[in-house]
Amino acid sequence: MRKVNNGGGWAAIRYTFKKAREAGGTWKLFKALRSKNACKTCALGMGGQAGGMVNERGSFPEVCKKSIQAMTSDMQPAITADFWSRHSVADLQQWSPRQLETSGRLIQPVLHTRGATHFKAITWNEAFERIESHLKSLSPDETFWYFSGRSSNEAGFLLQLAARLYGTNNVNNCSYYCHQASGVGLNQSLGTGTATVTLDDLEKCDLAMIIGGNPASNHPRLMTSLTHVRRRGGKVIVINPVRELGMVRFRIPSDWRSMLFNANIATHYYQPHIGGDLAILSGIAKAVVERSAHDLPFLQQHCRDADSFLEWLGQLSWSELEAKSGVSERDMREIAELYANSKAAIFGWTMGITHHVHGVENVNAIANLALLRGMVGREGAGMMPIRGHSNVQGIGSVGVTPKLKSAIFDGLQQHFGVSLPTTTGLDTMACMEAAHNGRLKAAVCLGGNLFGSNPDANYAREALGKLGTFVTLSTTLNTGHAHALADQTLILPVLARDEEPQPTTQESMFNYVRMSDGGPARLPGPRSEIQVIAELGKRLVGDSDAIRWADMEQGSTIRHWISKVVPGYAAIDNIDKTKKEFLIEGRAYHSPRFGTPDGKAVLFPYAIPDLAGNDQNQLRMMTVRSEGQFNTVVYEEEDLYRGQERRDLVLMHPDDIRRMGLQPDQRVRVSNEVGELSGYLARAFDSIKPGNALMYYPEANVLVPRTLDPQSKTPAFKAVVVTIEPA
Ligand SMILES: Nc1nc2c(c(=O)[nH]1)N[C@H]1C(S)=C(S)[C@@H](COP(=O)(O)OP(=O)(O)OC[C@H]3O[C@@H](n4cnc5c(=O)[nH]c(N)nc54)[C@H](O)[C@@H]3O)O[C@H]1N2
Ligand SMILES: Nc1nc2c(c(=O)[nH]1)N[C@H]1C(S)=C(S)[C@@H](COP(=O)(O)OP(=O)(O)OC[C@H]3O[C@@H](n4cnc5c(=O)[nH]c(N)nc54)[C@H](O)[C@@H]3O)O[C@H]1N2
Ligand SMILES: [Mo]
Repeated sequence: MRKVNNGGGWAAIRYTFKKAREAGGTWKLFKALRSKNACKTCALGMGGQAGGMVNERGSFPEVCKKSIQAMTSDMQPAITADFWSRHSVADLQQWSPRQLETSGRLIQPVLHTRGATHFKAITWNEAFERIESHLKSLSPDETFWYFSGRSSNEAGFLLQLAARLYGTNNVNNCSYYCHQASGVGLNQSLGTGTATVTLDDLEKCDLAMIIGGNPASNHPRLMTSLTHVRRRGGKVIVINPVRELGMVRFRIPSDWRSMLFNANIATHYYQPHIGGDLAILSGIAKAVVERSAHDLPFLQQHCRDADSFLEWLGQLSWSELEAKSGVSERDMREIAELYANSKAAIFGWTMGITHHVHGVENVNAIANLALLRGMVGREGAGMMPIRGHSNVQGIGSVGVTPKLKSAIFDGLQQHFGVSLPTTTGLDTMACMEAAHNGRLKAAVCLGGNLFGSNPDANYAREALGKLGTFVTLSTTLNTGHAHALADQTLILPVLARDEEPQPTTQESMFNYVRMSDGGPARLPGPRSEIQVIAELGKRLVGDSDAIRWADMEQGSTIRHWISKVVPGYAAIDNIDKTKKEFLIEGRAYHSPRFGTPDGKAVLFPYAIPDLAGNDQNQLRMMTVRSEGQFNTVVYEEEDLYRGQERRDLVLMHPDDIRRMGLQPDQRVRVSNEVGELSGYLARAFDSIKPGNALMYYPEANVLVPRTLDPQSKTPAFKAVVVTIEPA
């Protein structure tokens, strides 16, 4: 096992050259990465018209391992025709995510029918006929449509439109398993669903608080901005139950100073218990008020309910806050002091905040803290949900949600004369449950791995397995294709973003719309996503005065529709000619007027939950990603930054290993009411707060209950109580 003592750095650069050889040479990979396409991995918004490896502020070269993994995956040779007869479904079910991913690019539509031993290649026509004949025999509300966040705005918009014209609002995206709590929470607190800051603001702040995230591994380009905060003399506070190496030290390949000397990232690191965020955030807020560092005029002028909120903070007890967060009053007061001294603070967060039953309240609590000192609605300060998939935000903006924004709904009906269903659409987990109880009979997925991303993996397999038709538009094979087998399972091969014949657009987490030029197809076979969707639309809905599906194969026609109906998106019309990428109007808040009806922000009190999992053999367990995987696709067994060489591990504090009478690396059975994993190693990991454990997603999904945040419908992927016993 290689050991590293910083994130990024030479290990990342060595990796680049290794992957370049796999992709057919450094030059070939470099050219692919430099093409004018938005980066395929996280939502920081690299690339686009500035060319790959350039961020929204023009900084170059911004490389990260993930984008290289994604690119080399798309540059693989094709899965050959004999693959499907050589490998049975039973074989494929034994394969690891990595084996499936690296078996090549999908180039032919394939079909599996119930009971068959193998998938077989079929023609596009047969695939469409099968989908058409089954879906036309159903009532539209017996189907659901799930979208990952990799596809373009154009594909997302068109498919949600097709699903609605066909007759259902059962349209949702991976956000329900990701940042939904951020959207819901921000809307309640501030009347917006997205970041209130731009990348430029990040270059102006003097304090960045990163809560419940590991951007060193998952959003490496954000580290550039964080080192700048430090170099300006600012503070970087990390709140995370795990001391993540990359958040402590990082070397940024584009920055010679950090490569030579190691950039220190966090100036301050605090480790609450898993699920302790409401307590620690309230404690910081309480201490801010106790030292009179809050901005009373701002609260009274620009927020609702300031007095009752301050009263609520006042009556919280320090001992309760300490017990429920696992952080001392002294530390909470220390953070409050740092915050009190800041002139411009930005609050960033990811899944450690959203993957809880109180995910929305976690986001409200961050907004409360920001509002307390007037840190939203001014330059260099505000809220920064750090998004996952490269276009997950855009997919949501253009209408891939069960309920359309009224502007989009009305706009579509008025401008384009289409008529849309008004039934209530289901969220992702509701769709899984309806599939399990037989109410839903067919599903169409635009990318993603709905099986692999679900809690309670056994339940997910059963639910999808009960469907009559399960269709995915995919670039490569994943575990869902092998395990979620309906009466008929169809995989339709599609082009990646940088192979599209026409330009497409994507939206970054900073509300910046990028244009991707597309490029030549690497392999014969896969079709453009919008071409496949238009064909589905034509078959399921048919042409009418309102919509001609052949026109909808033109990205420019789709963008015209988007420009007319999606709020803030007017500038997208003609972007293929103007090439002008743009910031969506009305999203960045640089003055304290909020998107709520009365323009005021809302301060929220909430109940502070007890910590679960306190029995002798229990731990609170988080399921997380390593830097060697992208969601359900595991590229490497090792987790370089956490120093682990394998994934069948429960990472736990040495004190807990001792307390439970175990030996380090002893084989254990990890179980709860949902499932069990036996033979895992109890690995000593002193970077985690005692009482808590870490396991890798997606393998650990057999242990994750289907418990949702009632407000956002997001599963509590980070708060799983498990019992640990010798195997
Ligand atoms: N390399 C890589 N990059 C990715 C992805 C990937 O799979 N691989 N996925 C992309 C996607 S879709 C997303 S959503 C993002 C995810 O990015 P992250 O949210 O950073 O990823 P996770 O691995 O889910 O880790 C969450 C972090 O939250 C911490 N945490 C867990 N529970 C708690 C808690 O209760 N409180 C607090 N304060 N912290 C907690 C964990 O210790 C961990 O450091 O990354 C994106 N980028
Ligand atoms: N236990 C646990 N579960 C989790 C999480 C966790 O932290 N813990 N995280 C959750 C989160 S944050 C998320 S976002 C979800 C992820 O959920 P998903 O987005 O559903 O899953 P991915 O693994 O990102 O999907 C990968 C697949 O997308 C396809 N693909 C890649 N590029 C393209 C493209 O350009 N077009 C098309 N059509 N397909 C493409 C490939 O076939 C690839 O196999 O998982 C969630 N599940
Ligand atoms: Mo995500």
